Parts: sequence; C-alpha cells; structure tokens
Amino acid sequence: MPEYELFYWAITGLGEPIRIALTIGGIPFKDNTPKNCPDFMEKKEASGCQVPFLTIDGTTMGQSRSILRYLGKEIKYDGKPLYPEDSMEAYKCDELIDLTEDMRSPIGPTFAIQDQAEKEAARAALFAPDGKITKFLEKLDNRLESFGTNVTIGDIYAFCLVNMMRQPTFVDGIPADALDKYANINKHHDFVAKLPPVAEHYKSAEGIRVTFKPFS
Ligand SMILES: N[C@@H](CCC(=O)N[C@@H](CS)C(=O)NCC(=O)O)C(=O)O
Repeated sequence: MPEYELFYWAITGLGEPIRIALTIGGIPFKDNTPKNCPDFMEKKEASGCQVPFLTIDGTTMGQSRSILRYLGKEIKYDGKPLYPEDSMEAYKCDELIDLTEDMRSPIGPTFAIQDQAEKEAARAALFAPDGKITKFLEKLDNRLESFGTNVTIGDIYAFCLVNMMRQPTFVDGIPADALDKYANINKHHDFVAKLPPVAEHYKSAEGIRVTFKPFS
C-alpha cells in the first residue's frame, strides 16, 4: 500500500473532504497539521503548494478538488468509484462541487476583516434573506432535492463545506440557525453522515466535528 500523507491546518475546511474520501476508501494516511508535525511549515514551503496538499509515496499533489477527483477515480465504495465514470454522472458530481464553491466563496473576504464585531456582522449579513450565501444555499437546497444512492466526491464536498457553515464551526459569527430551513441540505447531510465508514469515523467526534455526526 502506498504511503499517504495529508498536510492541512487543524480544522475541517478544504482538507476534510480529502480525509473523508481516504476514510471511505479504507486508506490509512498520516494527517499532518501544525499541531502534530513540528516541521509542518518547512514541508509546506518545500512543497510549493497551498494547503491542503497530499503526498503519495513522496509525490506531492496540490489543489483540493483536483486531489479529490484523483482519489475519486481510485477509490470505490459499494463497487462504484467516488468519481463517476459515466460522463453525465461525472457532470452532476462536478456541478455539485461547483455550486458548493459558489456557496462557500463569499465567506473568503471576511477572513481579512480584523475587527471582530465587524467580521461577525459581515458574516451574519451573508446569511440574511438577501445575503450572498443565502442565494446559493437556496440553489443548493433545490439541487439536493434528489441525489444518487452511490456516494460521490460531490456529496462529500457538499457535506463538508456546508458543515463549515454550521455551529459549532471554526468560522466564528455564523448564525446558529443559518441552515435550519434547508430541508434537502439537511436530508443530504444525514445521507453522507450515515454511511458506515463516515459514521464510524466521527462517532466520538467533539468540537467543530460534532456537526459531522448524523442528526437522527
Ligand atoms: N484552490 C486551493 C485553495 C487552497 C486554500 O485556499 N488554502 C487555504 C486554507 S483553506 C490556505 O490557508 N492557503 C494559504 C496557504 O496554504 O499558504 C485548493 O482548493 O486547494
């Protein structure tokens, strides 16, 4: 078995979909963060990549969604690759990833706001009825009215990045009820959370990962 090492911050964010894909595939990996890897920053600098990056037997791979597509072709669950082979199914998987990105991207600029109260107000505004994230959560909720029975990297990506918007999360200032009204998103959450390897992985989760457990 090749040696897999992931390098990412000690948060969920863009690293968590990769962690889940590897977990679903039953692939052991070293989960390096600045907390458990003393030369993390040196290795990150040497890689020339942003985090997350993955090394497989020393070969470095950057860009989270490219890594996910690679793993999605390599990893099967219930006999099906996590990245569909059929072109239309692959399109639907990619479309879900891209829509999730549209939903996530408005949060990016708020990380640069220094004043805490101002930052939290800016984040709350994104979830107001006319907020930039609300617009895409509504689209995502429509998109997830139905989803396939075979889990894909699109499902994993949506699950993780939506969870970034659920309290408790490392992104402070997100209203506690931000996702309450999205029935399809929340149904999809449990579809992924209840997959046996995912449920097993998070069964003792605490802190920002409690949102990765099934709701029901
Ligand atoms: N397009 C990149 C974006 C990576 C990115 O934005 N990484 C953030 C963490 S989520 C970061 O801290 N980047 C700065 C760095 O790695 O130096 C990807 O999807 O991997």
